Amino acid sequence: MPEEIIKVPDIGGDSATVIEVCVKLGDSIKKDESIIVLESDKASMEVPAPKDGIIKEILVKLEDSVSEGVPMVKLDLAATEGKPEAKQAKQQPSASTQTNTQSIQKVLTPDLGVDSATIIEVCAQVGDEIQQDDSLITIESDKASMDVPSPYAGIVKSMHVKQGDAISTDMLIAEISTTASAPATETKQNVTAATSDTAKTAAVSQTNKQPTVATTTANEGKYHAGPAVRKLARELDISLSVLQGTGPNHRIVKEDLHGYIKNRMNQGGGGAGIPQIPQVDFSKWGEVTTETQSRAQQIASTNFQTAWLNIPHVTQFDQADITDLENFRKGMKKQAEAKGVKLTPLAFIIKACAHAIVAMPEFASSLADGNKQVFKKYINIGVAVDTPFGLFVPVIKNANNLGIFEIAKQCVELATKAKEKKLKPNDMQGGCFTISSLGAIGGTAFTPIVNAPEVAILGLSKSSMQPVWNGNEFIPRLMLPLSLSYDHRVINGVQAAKFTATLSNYLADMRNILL
Ligand code: CAO
Repeated sequence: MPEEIIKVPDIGGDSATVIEVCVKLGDSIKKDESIIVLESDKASMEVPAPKDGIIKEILVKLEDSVSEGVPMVKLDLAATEGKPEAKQAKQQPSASTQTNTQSIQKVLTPDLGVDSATIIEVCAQVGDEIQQDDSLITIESDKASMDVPSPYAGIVKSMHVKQGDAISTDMLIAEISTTASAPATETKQNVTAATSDTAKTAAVSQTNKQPTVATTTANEGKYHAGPAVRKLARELDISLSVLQGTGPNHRIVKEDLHGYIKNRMNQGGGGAGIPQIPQVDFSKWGEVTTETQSRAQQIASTNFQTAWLNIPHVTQFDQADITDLENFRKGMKKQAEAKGVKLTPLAFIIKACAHAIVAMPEFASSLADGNKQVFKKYINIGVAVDTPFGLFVPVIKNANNLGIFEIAKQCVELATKAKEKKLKPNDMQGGCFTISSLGAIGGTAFTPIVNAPEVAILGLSKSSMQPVWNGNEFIPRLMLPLSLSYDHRVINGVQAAKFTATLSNYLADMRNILL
């Protein structure tokens, strides 16, 4: 059987590190497709296949240090038929085990919690051998993205979706051929509507897990991207080092490149030339450890940077006298507890913000097409919730129509869901205005970043007793610091000052809302 051993080429130095293995055993590849990516201290280099063939053996692994002439991959040149067949031949351990236990399992979309999301990456191809929990597709709604993992191990027989497709709950994603050696077949899942729930449960729970592969294979400080993305990056002259991978296992996907370009174009001439922060080898000065940011942190960090670079931010500071409100709240705490509700100042502040927005609807607007302002007729308030996995902003819908107890109840429910990674995309969508409360922790003021495409965010710091002059004397009043950051393209300083004044008025005496 004709074979070819692909060896490390001249790498212009003593050694290089294997930073990506782009192929798997049984893959059918074409001449010039990348099979291994090497990186030396000078450059990274993709090693292409010299001929068409099937990957027979992979002789190196991630992080291996290799030098010129070291064998990396054995290519079978004879078996160059279609990819799926070639792979299946590879998977069949023996005719008897294969015929006895092989079955086809359907994978359906889990409960997305939204009408529709978009497929941003298809992570598996027909013929791929996959393990249980390997990602099949990555989907994204306007607030979150998630991997849909396979509940089965086996061979991908068919993929029924493609990148860019709109997808909704219970749609057929793929069919997996499972074999005796595939662990998931032992759970005897049948392809029926009833068992699709099992598949969904597996998928949903996986979306709430950290991508385990990421922590084991993510090559810290290196950039994971497939050959097509690397090729596109080269064509567009974009260094992968400036991109944040939002794909599975933090891989850089095409959308990251497109988003980067879009961002730079939106920034216009001035923004496009932003110098990069240099990469520093901190280990030169002492021991360091490096951890890959969680997916949620990566999404939040991209959103913060996008908002910070696109929005001219101004922050208005003010203080609200909440002395009477706090007395009232403390008096209501027992009643709230009887209803199973934890009553904090936040519920009142959400309610007061919602009514300030009724009075000043521009605070629930968004810019569209550069010169249009969309006014939303609903008032949904997002609340930033800090979790060990990153920052989430669940949304309290129609807050102006809710009672204080109901708002407090929803706050606790949504914050709990966030902390347990159980928020659904719908829980985080449709926000008009955001509140970020650091009041339980401390501080006197801060400058929150607007949660684009919203136009304003209210930061809350810790309330404290202050001497306030009433015309005759200083009296002790409980003052709550407010920090309102806004998009100066939409809101001007006078509107911002009026908004915090209105809010302070409502918080000083909630009856003012009724006037
Ligand atoms: N001043 C003084 N005390 C305050 C306060 C304020 N502004 N806000 C809340 N408190 C008090 C509460 O009354 C409560 O005390 P009691 O139990 O005695 O009543 C205590 O602080 C703890 O409140 P809490 O944190 O449990 O509840 P909350 O409703 O204030 O906040 C939530 C809920 C979800 C916003 C919060 O848990 C959280 O995640 N905060 C982090 C916010 C964050 O990360 N912001 C992002 C910043 S931008 O990077």
